[in-house]
Amino acid sequence: MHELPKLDYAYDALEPHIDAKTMEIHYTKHHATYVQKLNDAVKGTKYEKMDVDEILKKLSEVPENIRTAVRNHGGGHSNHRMFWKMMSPVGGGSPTGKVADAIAKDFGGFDRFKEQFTAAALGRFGSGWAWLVSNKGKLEITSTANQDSPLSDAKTPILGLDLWEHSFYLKHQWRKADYVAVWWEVVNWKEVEKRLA
Ligand code: MN3
Repeated sequence: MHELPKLDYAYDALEPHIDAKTMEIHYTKHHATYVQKLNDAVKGTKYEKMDVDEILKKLSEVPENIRTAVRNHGGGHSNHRMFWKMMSPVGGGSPTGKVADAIAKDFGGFDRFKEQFTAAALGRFGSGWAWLVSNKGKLEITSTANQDSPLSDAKTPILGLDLWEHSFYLKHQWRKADYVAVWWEVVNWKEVEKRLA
């Protein structure tokens, strides 16, 4: 069975950037529902025991009758599991070391990277995610619709931002750009470094 992982911090730990109520509902309702619906879909199949990321890497092999459910709810589980770790109460600032070097090499510096990532985030119409991914060792910025995972396109997610309204609406309402702007204050660059390695 797939399980909702424990959060590494309290619901209010990312205040004022991400408010406690949003964190609580996002984790206990949205993420928990993806896990539950993934389990419902894969019940009695080998996918019950596989890690969700491994399933998403081979999504085309998943039987057609459950493939859409696995794509949506498995994607939702994988994306959120990553997302919680990509934020930290002691996050923010600029990346250093290997992350800074990689970003400088592929984007020409952190400010240009931030600009391009923000443009990808605000350019995603409707629900989806903005991503920094590794594509065979090269860093790229991309976005996906719904809960689609870069893993299904053979790309490794390094940093992701949830753009569904449920992730910001209580605090920022229609002002998605404000949410994207303050989110940088909680980015966990240590986790980004781990994923890059
Ligand atoms: Mn979400």
